[in-house]
Amino acid sequence: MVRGPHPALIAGRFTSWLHHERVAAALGIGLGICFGICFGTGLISHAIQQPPGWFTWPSRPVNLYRVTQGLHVLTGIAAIPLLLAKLWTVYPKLWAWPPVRSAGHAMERLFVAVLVGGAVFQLFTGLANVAYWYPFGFFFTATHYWTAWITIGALVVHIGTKAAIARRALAATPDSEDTETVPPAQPSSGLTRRGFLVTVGVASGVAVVATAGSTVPGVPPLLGTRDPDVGSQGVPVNKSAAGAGVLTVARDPSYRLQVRGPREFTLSLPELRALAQHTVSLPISCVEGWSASAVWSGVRVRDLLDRAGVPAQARVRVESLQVGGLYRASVLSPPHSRDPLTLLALRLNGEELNLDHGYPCRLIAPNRPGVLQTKWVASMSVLT
Ligand SMILES: Nc1nc2c(c(=O)[nH]1)N[C@H]1C(S)=C(S)[C@@H](COP(=O)(O)O)O[C@H]1N2
Ligand SMILES: [Mo]
Repeated sequence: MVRGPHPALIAGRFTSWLHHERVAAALGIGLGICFGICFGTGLISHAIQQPPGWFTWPSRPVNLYRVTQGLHVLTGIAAIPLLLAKLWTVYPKLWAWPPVRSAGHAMERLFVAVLVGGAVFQLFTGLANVAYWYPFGFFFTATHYWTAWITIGALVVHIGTKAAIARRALAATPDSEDTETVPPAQPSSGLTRRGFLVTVGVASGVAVVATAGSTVPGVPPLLGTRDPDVGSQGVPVNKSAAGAGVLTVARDPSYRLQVRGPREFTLSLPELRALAQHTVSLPISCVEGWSASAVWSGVRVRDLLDRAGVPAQARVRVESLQVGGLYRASVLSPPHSRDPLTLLALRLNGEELNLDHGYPCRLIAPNRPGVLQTKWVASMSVLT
């Protein structure tokens, strides 16, 4: 392996000083950290939404999902400038000659192609998702999940093949190495390698801070597509009552909540209001990267389930008045169904819940993705 600038640089074709293994290695470490955190937190989010049999997600700490999903989105955002810089740094290798030196080299290039394609795809679709922009015809969640596995697999292979080179490139003192291999010609770009890395790091940091306002309390949302403080009743709306097609059913005075179990019963809205009310402070933490804390009041889900004779270890399906839609129902597992903070909320931030937030009542539970906080609840029933 040639140390220092790529052979193409020495040949005078790619004259920037920055197409260099040290730069590529430093960016690679940053990307590896971001991708590792992004992948791990993505797996958590996926497991909560489609839990395998062995998986249980606790209901405490109440903000844990908010933190893991915030990290997921922010490490993805941070990776965008790093990936662009890395691709630019190494692109002369596309023109390496001969393009394939051996079977091993061919495999290595194939994995790099998968890695680059997967990484670009993940960051683009993730960003589009955060921006509520779905230009693609496929189902985002499943595609983003499976592409993550492919991308991480290619990344592990890539790290395996490059670790020794990267370690050597980073260990060499810039001076000793430069005199050995760098052509005497002045670098065409005025930027030093350190300056380039600092610039990329700052770009990445700015992107993170600008996006963080959508989820980190106290940071003003600059780029965020959702300001958590702007929305009806101080909380953003994801899926309005009109969008869900529930404007009529949700306002129907004959509304009855159905609680199905060994002793099933129904409750009208006045009857729900007459039950013991509890007040909790819990966030909505959307998978799409925003979160907002709010004060909710309503009836404890645990009290309703006990009254219906639902066993403590049962899983409970919560269904919406909404007829269609992917997110019209969710499942409560015991950590959440038994938690005293889990409510069927009737009020939000001191007011009656408005239609867009789930009137007449909506689920709010601690440490749970927003997508599982079912609005316009029609029924709760034991899952068999
Ligand atoms: N019935 C129903 N409930 C739903 C949804 C939905 O589409 N249908 N969207 C969920 C999503 S993705 C989020 S983030 C939260 C948002 O709640 P909010 O609009 O009150 O902030 O509601 C959840 N509850
Ligand atoms: Mo969401």
